[in-house]
Amino acid sequence: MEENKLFERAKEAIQAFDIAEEMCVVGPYGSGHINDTFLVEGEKNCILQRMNRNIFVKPEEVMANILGVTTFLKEKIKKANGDELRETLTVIFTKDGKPIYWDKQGDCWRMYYMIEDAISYDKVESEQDFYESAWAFGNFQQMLSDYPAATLYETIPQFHDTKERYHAFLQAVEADVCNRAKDVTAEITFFQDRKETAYVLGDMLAQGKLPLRVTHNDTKLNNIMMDKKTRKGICVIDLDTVMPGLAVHDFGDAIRFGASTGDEDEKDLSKVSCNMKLFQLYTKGFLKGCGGSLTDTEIAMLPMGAKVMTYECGMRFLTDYLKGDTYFKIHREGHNLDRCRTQIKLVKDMEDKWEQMKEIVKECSVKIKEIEK
Ligand code: ADP
Ligand code: GN1
Ligand code: MG
Repeated sequence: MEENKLFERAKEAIQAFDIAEEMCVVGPYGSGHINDTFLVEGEKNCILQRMNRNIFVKPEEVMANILGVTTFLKEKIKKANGDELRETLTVIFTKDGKPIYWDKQGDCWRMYYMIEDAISYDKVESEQDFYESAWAFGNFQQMLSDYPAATLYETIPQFHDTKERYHAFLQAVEADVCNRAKDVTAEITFFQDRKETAYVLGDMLAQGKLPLRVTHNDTKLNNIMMDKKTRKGICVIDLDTVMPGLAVHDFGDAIRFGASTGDEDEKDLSKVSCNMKLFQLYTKGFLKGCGGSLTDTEIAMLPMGAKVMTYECGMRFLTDYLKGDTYFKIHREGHNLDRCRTQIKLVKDMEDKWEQMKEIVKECSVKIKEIEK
């Protein structure tokens, strides 16, 4: 029922945008956890999204960031003789020239051109694809290395401040508004036992050991469009969280999701582990995409980036479960708890493979430095 209503509202929302008359909303699209995404078909296919107002409290600031970043990227893409309509997002304006349409119920909608002949994967299908996605995310960061970072709004304050996430988690345990804490004591203890993991990267940033860069901050495999023919990572999407951040976070989040042998919400935990071949390929691709811009400390901290982002995401899923599933979209009872458990399994697996992960990063970095000499 709710879904039908939203579909009707999506049909109404497209009327506000400056697109051809005969466009029609086909239905919900993709598998993001945050916004409501619809496919709009017509002369030129588009993507319509109802932005998540619980999460993005200042949608105008989100769109200002996205317009700034995509305009900047389009200039670079044009100079490199690329296709600016495929290699970055294109915002479609409303008939009165705005990047957002506010509907009568106070929701806001935005539209992009669809990246055609491309696909986003929820799971790695071929090792080469994963390598290409790593190159593209590294290159994205490299292309934004001279972006005026001070002009970016912080769309979600302290988004990857793991220490703050840890405190929010403790508060959720304490408040226990759904009376769920008693059933997840093992999971709660897991995160408490690894408290130092919540501090390590933030402390290094504060001590000046890791630089702040313009980063994507949500480098899931399904946030990149892969060209169906060339199988290259053609366009980085989901730009809602492009903000100053740590390079190792972007690397780590991609490993957390893409190098896992199981789905993020897999119930059979025996299927979930961190695949070292995929870890190696992503490391190679990311370092190449970054084009030699990472410092030696950043490179050395890549495995830590993977562990911290997995720890953080698991803790966010558990926090949301304890608070009654108000942040991430869920599609079944206990969905956030299932997601939390896969992240716990991955952190444990990374701890077991820690020396190997460090060795892989060292080897890849030496090889790439030799090639780039
Ligand atoms: P969320 O924040 O909810 O993850 P996304 O912006 O990532 O929302 O969009 C969800 C999914 O919709 C993406 O994973 C992708 O499959 C698809 N998508 C989004 N924008 C486009 C686009 N411009 N072209 C093609 N597919 C898109
Ligand atoms: C969300 O928007 P989406 O589905 O690409 C979330 C990420 C989490 C991810 C977990 C803005 O990503 O931070 O890592 O779910 N995005 C936001 O799957 O919170
Ligand atoms: Mg997404």
